[in-house]
Amino acid sequence: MSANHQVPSRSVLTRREMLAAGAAAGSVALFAGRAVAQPAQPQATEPDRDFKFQPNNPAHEPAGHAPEPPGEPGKDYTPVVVPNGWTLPYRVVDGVKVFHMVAEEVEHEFAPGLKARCWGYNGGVHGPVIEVVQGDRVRIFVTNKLTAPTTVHWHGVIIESGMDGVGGLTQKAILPGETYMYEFTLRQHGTLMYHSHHDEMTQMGMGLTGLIVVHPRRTTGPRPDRDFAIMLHEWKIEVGAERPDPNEMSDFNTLTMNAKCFPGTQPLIVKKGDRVRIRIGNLSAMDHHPIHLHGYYFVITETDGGVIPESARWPETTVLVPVGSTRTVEFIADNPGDWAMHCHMTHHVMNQMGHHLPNMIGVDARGLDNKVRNLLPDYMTMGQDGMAGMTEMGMAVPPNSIPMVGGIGPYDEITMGGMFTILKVRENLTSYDEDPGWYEPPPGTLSTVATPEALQANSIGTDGGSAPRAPAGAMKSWVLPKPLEAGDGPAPMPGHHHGH
Ligand SMILES: [Cu+2]
Repeated sequence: MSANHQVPSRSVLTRREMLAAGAAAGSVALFAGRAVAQPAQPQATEPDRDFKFQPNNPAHEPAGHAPEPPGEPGKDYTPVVVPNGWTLPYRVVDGVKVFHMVAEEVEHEFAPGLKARCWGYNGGVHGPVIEVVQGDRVRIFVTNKLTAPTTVHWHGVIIESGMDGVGGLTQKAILPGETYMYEFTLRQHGTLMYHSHHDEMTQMGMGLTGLIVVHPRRTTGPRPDRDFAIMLHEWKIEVGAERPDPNEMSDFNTLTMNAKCFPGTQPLIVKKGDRVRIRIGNLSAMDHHPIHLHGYYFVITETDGGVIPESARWPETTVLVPVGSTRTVEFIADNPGDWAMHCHMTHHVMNQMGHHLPNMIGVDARGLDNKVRNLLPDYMTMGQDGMAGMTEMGMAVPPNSIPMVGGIGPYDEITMGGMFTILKVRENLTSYDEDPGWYEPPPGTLSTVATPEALQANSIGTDGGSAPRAPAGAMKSWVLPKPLEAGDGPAPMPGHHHGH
């Protein structure tokens, strides 16, 4: 990553040297006052030559770069895996990859039991992944079969202004029945997006979004064995309603990965030892999503702005994917198991019925629920039994709705829904395309009820009485000291006592 070889003489400090110099100057300043620190100041404004801003971003080619022959799957790239989704096929015409997108209303199933009429592309919600290679020339036809005008904006794509797809600003809106043509050359690689840029709140809220994956033309490192693409979204679907409500500003009740909420989300299936890449885009209306992966740490390698220099990466277990951004993470799948991957906002791992519930934690509500449900069909008292029971087979839920929490897991109910999926890492895997079932932990690696022998051997009493208690005073609120006696007054600020 170092750019030192590009610097003809050693007259320019490297970033590391500057940091070291700055740190030394700073510590001197602590002891000797401002005058000593000042000589270091001008150096701090020298450009940081180790970090390549555009147009020298390692993911970007210079403007005007000539198109290259169409990149081929298998040869130039390993295709991405789109859980619950698909990749848009293309035809090559005169060396140009030709795609055809159709914006239309689609009856979409979020999870078994919940359907709504959304807006998508080519019969699906969200749109299919557009997968190309840096240097590809693409020609994308967009047919509008909606009842409203629309456009398609290519989010993050370094593109000619007139191809940017912003209704009114860079083009006329595509009227119902019209077909527009976009054509451009991919000068960069990375995880980008597309979405309607006309009547944005309604059209994106209805689902008119999708991912663009641009593979590097030239190798930039080891290719991942499994390369997943996931788009995050949030919806408000009133119980029993036929369409999402795009006017909603805060109370989203259907949180999705590739437009599915758990248990409808397809697991990410990988083999132990695989190099795994997960690309996550977020075109939710209002919420950033901190996506957390269990059992691993990963590094965030890219944003929709390009590759993050290796020197600027740090390990994480949760990646915040802001609205209007993509994040790409990578890790080696060396830890077998069934690993939850989910938004860490707890309201985003609840389905439809988890909202507007009265707080009844600690209240004995036995018998109450059934009575209240005569008035409120979706009523369920919160906090009684950890929401278990919501997923019981055959539990009566209103038509076209899903219970607030997940599904039946290998041991018990999984009390999460919404933006939740499972990474399944297996030592022996026959196929990436078949669910390998639930993970069976090796003997001695499953948490279960403690045996009497274990309790005795470790001097543990099940009444909790043998556990340490917070010491008296350990958790006590702080109390400020008494005010100074009248007349003492606050101490004068240094340098101010002889002012005015
Ligand atoms: Cu979230």
